[in-house]
Amino acid sequence: MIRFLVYPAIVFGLLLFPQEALTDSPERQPNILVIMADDLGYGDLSCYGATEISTPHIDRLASQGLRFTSGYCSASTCTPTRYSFLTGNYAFRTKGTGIAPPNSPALIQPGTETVTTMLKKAGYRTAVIGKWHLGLGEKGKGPDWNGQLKPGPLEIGFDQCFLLPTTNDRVPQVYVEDHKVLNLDPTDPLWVGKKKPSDDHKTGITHRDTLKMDWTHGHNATIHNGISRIGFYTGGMSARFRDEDLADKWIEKSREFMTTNKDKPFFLFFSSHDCHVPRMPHERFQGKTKLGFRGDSIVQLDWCVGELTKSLDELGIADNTLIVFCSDNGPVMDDGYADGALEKIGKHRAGGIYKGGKYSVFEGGCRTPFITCWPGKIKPGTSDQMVCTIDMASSFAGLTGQTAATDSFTDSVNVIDALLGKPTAQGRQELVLQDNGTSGTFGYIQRDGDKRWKLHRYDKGKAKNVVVETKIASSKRNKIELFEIASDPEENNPLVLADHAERVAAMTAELKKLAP
Ligand code: NG6
Ligand code: CA
Repeated sequence: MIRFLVYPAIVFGLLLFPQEALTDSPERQPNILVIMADDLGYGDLSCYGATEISTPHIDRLASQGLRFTSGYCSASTCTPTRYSFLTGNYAFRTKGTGIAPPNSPALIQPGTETVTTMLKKAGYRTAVIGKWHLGLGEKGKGPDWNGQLKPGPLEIGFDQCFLLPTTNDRVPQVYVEDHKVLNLDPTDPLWVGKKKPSDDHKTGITHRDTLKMDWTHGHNATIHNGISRIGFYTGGMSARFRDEDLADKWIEKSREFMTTNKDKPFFLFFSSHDCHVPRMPHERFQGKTKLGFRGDSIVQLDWCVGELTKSLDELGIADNTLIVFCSDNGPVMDDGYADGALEKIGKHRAGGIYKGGKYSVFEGGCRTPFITCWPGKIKPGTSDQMVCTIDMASSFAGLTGQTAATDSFTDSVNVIDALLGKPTAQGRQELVLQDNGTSGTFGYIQRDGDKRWKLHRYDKGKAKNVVVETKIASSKRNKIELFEIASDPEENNPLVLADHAERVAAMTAELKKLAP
């Protein structure tokens, strides 16, 4: 009798929980760990040629894996790159996807197919730990800081999240765990707003002499931890963190997540805040480089990578984990705080040989470190194939045998073979880069044999942060410019448009179709 019941129960169990069956099979899906740095430039790591800074842990990833020399993020600011990474769609196609303000509602609507909803169908446990900057709460309402913070990551496929809700130069400085502000005392509610709440509210303007790090532009509203920020907030005192502790906390949380899920396939999006402003690394990293807190934050990021890989080793799952290391946009020196990044830059070239940084579509704004590592599966080396953060959606679908929902991952190319370094694999053949929102600044790259044509389009006739080694400035540009970046990687020699009339017309039209 018992035998009769047990057998159908097993069959029924398998039907109910097909993913469990999948995870028990010998060909288990690999874990996927995406480590996204913030504002990290092509030349910021020793494995990408930096001599003034040493990043041994990231270098180890590069020497054991594949170091891309044409790895890109899709935008030169944070929110659009992150939006595109998760949705596989160019952010400029959707209004309101520029740099998100403190009270931004969720920018990715529930029901949207994302990397995460897709991986969940393949049986993955999923988490995002670190900087979010994609808004929380309902459209038209924004975040309910003292209540349920949704929709957010959990409504687009993440099983759990532990977030810095915006970006740390914007208020508030609290952690969000799943749907709630962590450690919030209901008798001391958190208020976040655009306007000063009272005349005696201390700001970076009224109490500038008390700051532990001065501001240079913007960033002069509410003071927390001796640093003034963009936006105002009050309350939530028991929930507030110290900037210096972010990296440690996120490593602790990541370790917990990986340990709990070591026997299942997992997807962890580790979203670092290094080396975004305000750069305030833990005291043990302060002064570790000659480059000031910007360099020290990169050392902290390197430490994080070391801790994550150590955890994978200790858990015995390193051989079954694909790591992708990337950045959300290129480098910037003075992004609003007097932390000495510019003054102490010395010989360091944060964008490597490339021109432009954060906010620009020159190569320095979007060509960044990009490393894949999977011991035993990826042969160590370098690759010049063109790959982009936006491609992870389709590539991970390819890796896990999933088909994304119709009309989703529109701009994401399955380059998994290139990411895994398969000998004849090709990366992307074309790519659109943007600066922010729908602001009308684009870079459009097309590969053609050995040539790489790049069209710049400046609807407003100007570009920002073209020279990273000075204060951020806007420079006048022609509305359309053309470069051939295989022979002119520094984008120093705009070609005479009339000499390339056909190509310019074709590329302009293609780009116009995508970004009217
Ligand atoms: C800009 C901020 C900059 C930074 C950026 C977002 C000013 C003057 N500048 O508006 O400091 O916060 O937005 O950076 O306020 S990102 O990497 O998150 O996109
Ligand atoms: Ca960024």
